[in-house]
Amino acid sequence: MSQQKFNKARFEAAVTRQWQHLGLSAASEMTPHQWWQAVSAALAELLAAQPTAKSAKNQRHVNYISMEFLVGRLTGNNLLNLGWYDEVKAVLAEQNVDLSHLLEEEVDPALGNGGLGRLAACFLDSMATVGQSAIGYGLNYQYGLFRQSFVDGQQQEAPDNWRRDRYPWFRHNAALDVVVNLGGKVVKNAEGNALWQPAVTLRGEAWDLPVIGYRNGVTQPLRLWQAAHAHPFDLSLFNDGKFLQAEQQGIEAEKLTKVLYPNDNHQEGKQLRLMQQYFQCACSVADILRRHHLAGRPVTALPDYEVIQLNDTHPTIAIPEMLRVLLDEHQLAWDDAWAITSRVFAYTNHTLMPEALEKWDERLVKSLLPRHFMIIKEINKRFKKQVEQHWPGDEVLWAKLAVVHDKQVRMANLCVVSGFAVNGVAALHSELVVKDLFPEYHQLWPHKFHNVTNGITPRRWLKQCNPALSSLIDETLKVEWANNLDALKGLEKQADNKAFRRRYRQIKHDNKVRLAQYIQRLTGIEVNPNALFDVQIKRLHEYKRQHLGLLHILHCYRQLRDNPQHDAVPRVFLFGAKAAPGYYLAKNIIYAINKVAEVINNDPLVGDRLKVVFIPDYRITAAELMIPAADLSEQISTAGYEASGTGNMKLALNGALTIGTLDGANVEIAEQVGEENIFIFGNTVDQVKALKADGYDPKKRRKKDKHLDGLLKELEKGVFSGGDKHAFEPMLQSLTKGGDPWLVLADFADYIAAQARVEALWRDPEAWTRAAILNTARTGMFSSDRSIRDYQQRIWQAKR
Ligand code: B1H
Repeated sequence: MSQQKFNKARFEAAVTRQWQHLGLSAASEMTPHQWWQAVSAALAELLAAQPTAKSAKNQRHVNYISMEFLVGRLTGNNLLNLGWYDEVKAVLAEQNVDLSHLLEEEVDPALGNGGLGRLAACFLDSMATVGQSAIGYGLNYQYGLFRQSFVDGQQQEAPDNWRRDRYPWFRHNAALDVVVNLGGKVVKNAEGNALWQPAVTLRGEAWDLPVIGYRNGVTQPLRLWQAAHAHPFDLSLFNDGKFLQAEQQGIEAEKLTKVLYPNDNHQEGKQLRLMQQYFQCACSVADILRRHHLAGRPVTALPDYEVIQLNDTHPTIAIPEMLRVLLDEHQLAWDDAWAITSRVFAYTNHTLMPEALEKWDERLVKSLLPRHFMIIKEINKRFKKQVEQHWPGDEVLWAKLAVVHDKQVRMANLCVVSGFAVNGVAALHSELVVKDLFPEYHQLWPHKFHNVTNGITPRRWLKQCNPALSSLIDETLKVEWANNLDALKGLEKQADNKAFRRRYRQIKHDNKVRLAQYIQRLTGIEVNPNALFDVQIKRLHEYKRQHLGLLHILHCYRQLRDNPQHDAVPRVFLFGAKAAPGYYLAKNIIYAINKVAEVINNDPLVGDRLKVVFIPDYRITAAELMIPAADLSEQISTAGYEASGTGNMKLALNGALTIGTLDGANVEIAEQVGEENIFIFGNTVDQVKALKADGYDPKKRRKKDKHLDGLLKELEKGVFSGGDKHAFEPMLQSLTKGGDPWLVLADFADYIAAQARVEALWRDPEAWTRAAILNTARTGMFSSDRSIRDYQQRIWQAKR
């Protein structure tokens, strides 16, 4: 398909309907927010009238189920993908309305936590762009990820009411309502078959957002389910005069999709979360089957037409749900139902962290989903026979491989046993998935295991967020690169072109000025755009080691105090990170960074040679400002724990040099950009394992390294906390007496050495810019278009 044409008259008519609907008498009476609302709603209306794309021949349709879709603001991005930005800008200018101001009115839909949710959004964008017919299935949370602010340096959380009810991009499709059951018991019917008698019935409403391909005429849905009561209210209670009670039921149902759980890389194990998971899966499976039947296809042909990609284990319950529908509603025999199910589901693993691997208490599963629990037990029983054949009598091994064990249901095991494919999200991670997490499953089914390295959409993460660099690339390459990112290779030769370097550097500088203004407005802190902007943006987690970054900041500060004449490279350290509200230690790290920042930023000795800014409420919109302005990208996780990372890709693409460990996709970034254009340091995965096996003792490290000891002592003595010696106790305790599980002290010296290499290169601006250009030129493979093509070849369309 080709790009849709912009129709000015229809657009204007649609906008007119919007202000008339508001009861106004002219467009000029609209507030800026109403303008955003009206323009977005008008565009949504024009799009809804477009025919949808058909699947290409022999292409399976992809159903991407995820608990999170961190889409970010939609209006600007949709205009860019449609190719209508300039036309709409011109129409609005006639009304004296500035499009870029209007776009600032949109609140981020924050329906995700971090990398996993953002990946899902990038994948939808890429599937629409490469012509992979697909639908995203998620939940329409009333409250997205909490809003963050700081009070005396401590994180405060506030609810994120993004006003989904008034979000203009939504289309509620009432014809797609689904009925969802919960609880109750299973009885035998007259034929002796299992019959689920649920206790509660809910209704799932389909709220669709359009996902627009890059200038190719494709629009496909992101379908977000919203819970409502099965009946608007109970009429019998209403007739009895118990009005409030009648409405109460609706309120209870709505609890289900009220709020996104704010954890990243950590399972909470709460009943409401399992209810959310099941609700989403039941709605999605019903919708997939509804479409399949509507196309007149027999249910046995499902695997020829549909694939269900599970974004981590969060939607695993879709597997027993599919089996339940096939067994109980279609009356299929087990073997037939299994033959269908086991060719439809594929699972992406995003983490090896034990606390994130989902396990559900079997009592909880049984009470909420009694029929599903029976089915899971049956899967387990049949799988046990297979294991028994391979490893007769090995009870220890069975204890590891079982789907149900020790009164717990293990979701990852259920996925591997029941699906046709499992993939990790970066080369190193996929290797560890096989070696450390699932070695025996790999022995059983080597063909199931794959790697698909993550990616990012270049539309949002270069073209939209960095318009100046995008224009320079347009002008230089004279080809369309936004859907063909390998074309950036053509920039390599420009690295040696002095005039190009000057322009590239100027663009980075302008982006830094733009960010500096934002920082000033938001925090009142003035930062110097000529300083090195050193950026660490990601969720706050011990394994990501923001506290290693903090130790380096203390090191820089120490240098200035020890030698005020020290010719230090001026730096601005920028952080953006939310900590899960219940993650005490992560919150303490935020507090420590903020307190250190306060002292440094107000020390006249330092001046503008060193500044530390923790930008509050880090989210997609903040990332769009920070990434194009970054000089240095901090990717310093303990090797083996960051499955991939995707911020690392965004930053490198926008010309930030990476300082990082050999972890996740950093390994592939290093391969692409070349070792002279990246700063790699620290213990490798094997060295981390060896250190731990040898009884690593951080106290010994500290004793040997006087400099490090001195920095830690300052924190302990309260130098940065007004004399309070306990302010950073949780963090310090973990680093020393707690055994330093993330090897912060073990990597400290090498990190400082790598930072010295950073400074040496920075002092040579031409050499620095050369390396930055090569980062942009050589990171084309991290387009999520490439990831999607890999999924197509290795998983979705592979011969079965
Ligand atoms: C990632 C999560 C995650 N991995 C549990 N795992 C969650 C786990 O709410 N929960 O229960 C939420 C999120 N998120 C991230 O996925 C990895 O840490 C990154 O390294 C990776 O880049 C990203 C996308 O693959």
